[in-house]
Amino acid sequence: MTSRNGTSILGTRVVRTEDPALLLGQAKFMADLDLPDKLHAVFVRSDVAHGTLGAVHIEEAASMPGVVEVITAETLGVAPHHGFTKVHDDFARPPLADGRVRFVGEPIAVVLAERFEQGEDAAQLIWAEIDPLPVVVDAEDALAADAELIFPEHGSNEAVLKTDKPRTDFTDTAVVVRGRYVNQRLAVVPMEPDCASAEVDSDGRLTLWASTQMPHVLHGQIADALAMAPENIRVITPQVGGGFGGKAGIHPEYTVVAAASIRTGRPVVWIPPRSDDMKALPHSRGQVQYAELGCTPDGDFTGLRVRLIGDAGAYPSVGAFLPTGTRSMAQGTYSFSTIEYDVVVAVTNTTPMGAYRGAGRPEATAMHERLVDQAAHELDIDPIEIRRRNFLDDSVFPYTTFTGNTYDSGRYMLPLERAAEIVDYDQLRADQANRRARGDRTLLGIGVAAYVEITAGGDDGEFGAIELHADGSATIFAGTQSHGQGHQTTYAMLVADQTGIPVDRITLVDGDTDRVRTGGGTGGSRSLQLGGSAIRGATGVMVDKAKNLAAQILEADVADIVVDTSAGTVGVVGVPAQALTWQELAGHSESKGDPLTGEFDFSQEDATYPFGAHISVVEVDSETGGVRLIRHVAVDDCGTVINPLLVEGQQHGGIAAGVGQALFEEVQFDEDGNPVTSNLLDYAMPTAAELPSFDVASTETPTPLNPLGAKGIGEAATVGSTPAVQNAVIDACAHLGVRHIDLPCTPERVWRAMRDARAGHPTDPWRDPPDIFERLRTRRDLNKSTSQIDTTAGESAAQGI
Ligand code: MCN
Repeated sequence: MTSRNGTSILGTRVVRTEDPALLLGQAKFMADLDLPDKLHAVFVRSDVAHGTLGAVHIEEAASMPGVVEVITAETLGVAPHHGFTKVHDDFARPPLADGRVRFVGEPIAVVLAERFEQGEDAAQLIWAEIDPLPVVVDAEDALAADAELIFPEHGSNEAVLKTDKPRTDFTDTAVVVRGRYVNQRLAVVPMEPDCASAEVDSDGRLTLWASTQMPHVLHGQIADALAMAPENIRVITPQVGGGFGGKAGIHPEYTVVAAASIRTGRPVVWIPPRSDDMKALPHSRGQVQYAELGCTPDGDFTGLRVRLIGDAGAYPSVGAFLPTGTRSMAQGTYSFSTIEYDVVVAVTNTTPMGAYRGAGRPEATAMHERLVDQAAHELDIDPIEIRRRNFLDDSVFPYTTFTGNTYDSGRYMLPLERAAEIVDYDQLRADQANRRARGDRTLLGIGVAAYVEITAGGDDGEFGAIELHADGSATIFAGTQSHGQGHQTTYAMLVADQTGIPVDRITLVDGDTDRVRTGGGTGGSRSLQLGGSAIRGATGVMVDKAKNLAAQILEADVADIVVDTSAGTVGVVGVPAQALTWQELAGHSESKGDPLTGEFDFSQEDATYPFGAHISVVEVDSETGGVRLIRHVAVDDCGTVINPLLVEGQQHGGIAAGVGQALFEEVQFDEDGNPVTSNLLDYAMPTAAELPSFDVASTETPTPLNPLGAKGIGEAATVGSTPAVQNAVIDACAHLGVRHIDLPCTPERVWRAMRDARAGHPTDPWRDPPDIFERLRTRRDLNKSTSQIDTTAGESAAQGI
């Protein structure tokens, strides 16, 4: 990867070239689109969580000033379809509710008005006849034998099942630790809400602008939903103000906006308020994990048994497969002799579930790291030491796990040792002991977590292209979709490394299905390893063409032509005078009518598995339960680091998200299914005021699976940080007898746990799993099937998010 003179731009801290436009307000987001003669779409949403939908009264609203039309399921004319992933035919969703409403926030009608305020006023006048049905909010309740059915035609509230043969018997196991852990439901909360606009040209061709992470994926999905030929649709993604997994693929509002534009012949714009976004944009996580770990008295792990309940929300789609993604990471960083892992995912009357940063892997790690800490405590072994004893050894890679994942490369002790060194672990333990001995009110907690996660999962490939311009600048085209990650900068570094064209003379085009041939978009931290490798390949193609051209012009043998990246020229080896600049080459190639371009479709044979270790330090007020995060050290290993500045940015953002889950955030519904956290006063997003500056570092263990040696970093720090913080809070009060505190570790929960422990009855983290697992076993024995539906395609899609 080094250039001819031995230096490379790769691995250096190149400042983001996309920032000037963002900082100067020149970048265009959805709300900046200027579509003349546009109509504003305002959705009327169900305020009943479950009910039979009768007549929708729109007459009064339709006659309000500025209202052009009110559309309901009856007039929309779009058949029910599946979201990002089909789970089962029974769960197809009408884009506007039809016959039944299944969650608060489900769109029932849309008002199209000249002005947004007129649409809002008219929407207030629409009312729907809804006969309430019993509401099922909780996934465990939804799986009870007598639960109200949300899709009666399906015959149960089970969306996805994956069960194992019983094989873990703890009867001869010396020590078994057990916990029922709740990985709470989170909202994604991107700074820019989910939004879309549509326009139809005089030939009937539809342009859909959407704040999406995956323009080409959306392109195919919207064509299917509207039963249109894909070539009659263009999807454009302007700047995206954060996606974090939530903006993956088609959402019902996109379909409605597109259909409304086709119907009215006018552009239609949808930009929802935050409270709508909090109810409608898919939520994520939402698992209950019944986990048991067997150990020898020396702390060596034996069996792992997990019975996991997931929540799909009201319309199962990709979120229904994330719990099986959690199962696929059953082994984590550890060696076990057996694993038994059952997953059931339920339909509930709540916002549908989708992906959020980490998408299934944070849940897997949170569970392992709680079990491991519980075992360490039980056996009186230091948390770092018990991990060291049980990590997969450096020599085993590539390593195929119980669930069939092949870990590409790993050195699990390396980042943990580094993190311990940075945080000065031994000193912290001494401080903790001193505080305890003195009986200080402020308790010190030290939390350790190690993780391995999966990036570029699924069947994965990506497209990249490059075009050289007459002035020597270049444009790159990528099938990925940058929305904050800094792709223009890193991709430009890859081009600069091969050509010497300066990074600030290279621009990126993404997010336009007419200008970029194909693409998988951005999710599952896939972009650099796949998109970057494709850009590298495309640049290689262009460089080869340039060498041939230079050989002709300089009348030299092509074998003697080299690129001098420090001079930015292509010429005869050892003869600097005999060289052409990129500008000169572009001029020659254009005069021949054969511009210098390159295209490349890169495919990676398997996913990559980044890993790392986080250590968190908290102070807990022993009287109030208040928690203050005072330090967080992250050492993440995403293979070869291309731009340390961008990687550190991702670590910082990822940690903030993970701390949010550990301490603050939780989506809640009341027993009638009303969301009680759908604004940013009630849903506690962390702000800078709650967070210290983080210490981040990287170790680099390259993957052999792509030419960059790179794995993903976009989600890794979220995976590692939540359990480190949670473990730190529990560690702070462990000496009082506290064994476990569920996420998020709010002051009330911490205070209650300490109160109960002090009163001599610490909360037992275990509770017997619900009988659904026994019932499934009987059923499985009867029909010899381990899974009710084929989960392969859905799981693969979920792994790519
Ligand atoms: N990078 C690098 N060296 C590596 C790995 C990555 O220099 N070995 C750089 C990349 O060039 C890129 C950045 O780090 O600029 C992240 O790359 P990568 O890990 O490939 O992740 P993606 O670009 O595919 O981003 C997706 C990931 C996901 S899945 C979520 S969710 C998430 C995240 O990125 N959402 C984000 N980070 C986000 N950051 C912002 N600002 N906004 C979001 O919505």
